[in-house]
Amino acid sequence: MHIFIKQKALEIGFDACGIAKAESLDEDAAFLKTWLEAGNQGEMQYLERNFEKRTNPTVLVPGTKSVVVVLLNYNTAQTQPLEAPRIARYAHSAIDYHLVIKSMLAKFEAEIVHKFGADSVNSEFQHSFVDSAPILERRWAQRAGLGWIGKHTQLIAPNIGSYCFIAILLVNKELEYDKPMPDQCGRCTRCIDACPTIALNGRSLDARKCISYQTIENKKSVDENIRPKLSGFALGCDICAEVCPWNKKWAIPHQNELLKPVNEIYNFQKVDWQTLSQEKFGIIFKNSAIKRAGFEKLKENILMING
Ligand code: B12
Ligand code: SF4
Ligand code: SF4
Repeated sequence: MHIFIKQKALEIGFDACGIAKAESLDEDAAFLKTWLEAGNQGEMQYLERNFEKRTNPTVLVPGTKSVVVVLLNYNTAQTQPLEAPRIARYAHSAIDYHLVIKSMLAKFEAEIVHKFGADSVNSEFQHSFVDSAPILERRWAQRAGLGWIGKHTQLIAPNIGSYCFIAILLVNKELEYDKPMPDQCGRCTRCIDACPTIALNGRSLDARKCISYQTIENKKSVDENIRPKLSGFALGCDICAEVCPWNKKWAIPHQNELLKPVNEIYNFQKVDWQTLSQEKFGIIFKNSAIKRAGFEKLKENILMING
């Protein structure tokens, strides 16, 4: 069954697939508790909720035996004009990756259910996820043998690097499991040294200091102390990933038609962003992940990076 699942994942277009035994993540629960108590989550209060579900997939979806994890490369081939406000590459696609991956997950699940029966998944609960559910996706990807969690706190996968989305399908059957991948960061600290806001500490991230949090998730304006350090990023941040030697070695641009970019991201000069109207924003970024930040926030971020 595990061979069928992995083959189907690749056929559907995912770049890697691994499987881990579903169990309570006790060590991670301790880590998460300390992380939350220190306030690292900032205003992302949703991370405080569903603690038991978040740290144990068998509580999240009763009957779960196995965690099937898939990766999708999102690295981009093109780059933005030098002076233009930077948009992190996860958000370059015309169609928001959540939508793309959800449709791929639906196909993936249909194949599994067709082959192994409707009881392969618990359809009374939502059991496939990308990004938004209370489940520790990076940890499950690591446990499923797909990579290790780097000091920048992102999953690094062999032959892909860290520019990859993670998605999960919870399955009710015992399967053959992959071996968790050991850490390969060694003594390197490039990401920690390069982070302009000193948001990284060991393997922990203070989200409040992270440019990604400040430019997308923080519904208020970017914190005053972070504004001078935005380093050209108007939405998200890729600095710690860009300096990582494993990305330099492995990251290749995706060839995925479903993630084809919004051309304006590569054509827009600084002035085009500065003069972008709400109406044009709505048309150009109609289905894009950039809409999550919203027009007002994006425009404000652009003003801030230009001083
Ligand atoms: C909240 C969130 C954010 C927040 C906080 C990030 C963070 N580091 O937690 C903000 C807004 C800052 C953010 C930014 C980004 N994000 Co984000 N984010 C999430 C989200 C929704 C939850 C993450 C979470 O639970 N954080 C809480 C912390 C404590 O958990 P954690 O870092 O995963 O750590 C757990 C384990 O790694 C483990 N662990 C880690 N270290 C240690 C050490 C020990 C000793 C132990 C025992 C355990 C342990 O324990 C922790 C759990 O308690 C996930 C999706 C998901 N459901 O997982 C996406 C996700 C992590 N984000 C993603 C992406 C792409 C990004 C950005 C690259 C986007 C961008 N370019 O701007 C940046 C990267 C910033 C960075 N350096 O991490 C991807 C990561 C893909 C990958 N290859 O790793 C995810 C998985 C979404 C997806 N489905 O693809 N993100
Ligand atoms: S995404 Fe940017 S701000 Fe956040 S930890 Fe990485 S380098 Fe620092
Ligand atoms: S830059 Fe170095 S320390 Fe940071 S994630 Fe990459 S290999 Fe690990």
